[in-house]
Amino acid sequence: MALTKNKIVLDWIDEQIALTKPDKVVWIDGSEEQLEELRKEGMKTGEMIKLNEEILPGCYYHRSAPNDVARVEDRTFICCKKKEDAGPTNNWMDPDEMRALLKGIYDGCMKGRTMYIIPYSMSIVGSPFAKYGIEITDSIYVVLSMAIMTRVGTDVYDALGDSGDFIRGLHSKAELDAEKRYIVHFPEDNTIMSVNSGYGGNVLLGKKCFALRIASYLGHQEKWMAEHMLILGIENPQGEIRYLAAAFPSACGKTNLAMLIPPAVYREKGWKVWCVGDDIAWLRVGPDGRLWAVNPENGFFGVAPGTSEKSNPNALASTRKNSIFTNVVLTKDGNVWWEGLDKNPPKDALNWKGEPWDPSDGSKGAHPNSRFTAPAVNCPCLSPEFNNPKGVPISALVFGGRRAKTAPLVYQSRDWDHGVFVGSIMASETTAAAAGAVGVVRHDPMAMLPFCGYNMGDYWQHWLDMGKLIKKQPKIFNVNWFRTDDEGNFIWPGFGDNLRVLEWIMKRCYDEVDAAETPIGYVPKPGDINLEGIDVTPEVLADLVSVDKEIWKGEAARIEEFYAKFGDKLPKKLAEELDILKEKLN
Ligand code: OXD
Ligand code: MN
Repeated sequence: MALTKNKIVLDWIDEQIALTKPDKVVWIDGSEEQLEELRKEGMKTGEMIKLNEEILPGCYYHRSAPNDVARVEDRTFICCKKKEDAGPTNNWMDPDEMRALLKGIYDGCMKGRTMYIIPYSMSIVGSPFAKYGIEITDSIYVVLSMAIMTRVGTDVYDALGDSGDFIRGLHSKAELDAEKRYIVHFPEDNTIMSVNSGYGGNVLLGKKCFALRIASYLGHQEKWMAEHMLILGIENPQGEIRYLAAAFPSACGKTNLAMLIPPAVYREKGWKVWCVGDDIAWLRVGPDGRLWAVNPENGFFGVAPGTSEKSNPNALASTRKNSIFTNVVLTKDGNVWWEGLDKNPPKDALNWKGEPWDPSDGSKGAHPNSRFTAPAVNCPCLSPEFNNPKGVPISALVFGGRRAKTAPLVYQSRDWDHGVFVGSIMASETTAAAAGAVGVVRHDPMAMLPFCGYNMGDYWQHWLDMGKLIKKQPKIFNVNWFRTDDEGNFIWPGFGDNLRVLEWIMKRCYDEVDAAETPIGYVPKPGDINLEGIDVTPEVLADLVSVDKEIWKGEAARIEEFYAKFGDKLPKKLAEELDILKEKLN
């Protein structure tokens, strides 16, 4: 029975039923009883495997098809009326043409299947940040994962009333045909259509599709920002908590930074880190003129490989109950394993494809982009502000990438506009989170290259414009944990020790420490980053924050080439910033 009388919702759903022709329609109400029924149903169909209740209570295992294990950027489209509004970094097709093409693919795709209708909210229902969505899907995995990642429930219909202000999402696994896989956004119609995939990043429509691509478009219209950023609070020994939001490309350690455990010398003094979010931040100017952030999600969709008791105990703890694991190793006793969890790969286990796996044959047991979907409430360092509808005030915005040489450990922009420039020139080595080559350096402005729902040039201008609306602007920084020595080893220890860098960042925000000027911005002075208890000498640190003018001249040339793609859409201010950089390098 329909759970709403909203005519706009009902009409839209009727249209999708007529198109996809399911055998049965189930309205999801978000109740535990209904979800439990679906888990049972998923076990019958094989979509879900129950894990060992003693080891991993309430946890399930799911495999996606071997050809369907990552986001597909080449099949992801922004379909707005004018091509130039999608810009040079997005795939575009005329919306009518795309709708016609998709109609053929969706026609009858749910015959013999059940359609699930999921009402969900990004951010807290009724809060000033909240935006609502309805996802239609034929996948139980999607329903169960959306119930972890977002706030699913009938209160969404109450909040909507008879309004049509919701994001329409239609997902079908269809035949999982990679040739007919499309992840399509119609920002001008608040619509997302995803077909022929079952991989989380392509099908949990609240996440990348809504909370970044559609939301970035809405933020541009409505004067707020949707960013690919973690949010964390740093509590100092005086008990004061200062917040930052940080953008890193996919699989570059956002979850690790967001859940950082301070090194022993900091812990002893009373430092703590609180996680507000690990992937997405929605940012608005508050009545006090500061920038306020919420994490619109309700769970973590983290990369499993490399997550361990050592690298990220908080993330691991988050996965110990009521979580879903995808494409990891499944052990005989109903446990999970992945590369980097520990040094004891299990015997007689199944690999991510479901095949018997022999760890000694050199093959990977878990897919490099295998994931966990874990409820945020499980996280031991979850911020007490996580459910605060007002969000948290942001003192610093941090950009970062994976760069072996160019970027120093940390530098601060000279001002907001220069900070926008710093974000716009971000580049990083690619990772397994998206299909395609791994380890290739590509420009990934603000870590939003695959997620910006409109022309990136307009997006940069929006950043510049937002700077004018924020009376008390956060300071903007860039970090790089990944500089390597001549043998390719990381020089900076990373993980918990990154707090040493965050401490300097916060001190800069509150005028508590000086800095040295370089052609690219301000870097720490020797002695201003606390090296107590680590094996990094002041000389090594000096090297880590050094700026090699010759390397940067090459970088400036690459930026110029990248900027050229944007033609008239490149904000003048950013062209000026590039000129300033070039001057300073001479
Ligand atoms: C993610 C991604 O899943 O960025 O967060 O790919
Ligand atoms: Mn991400």
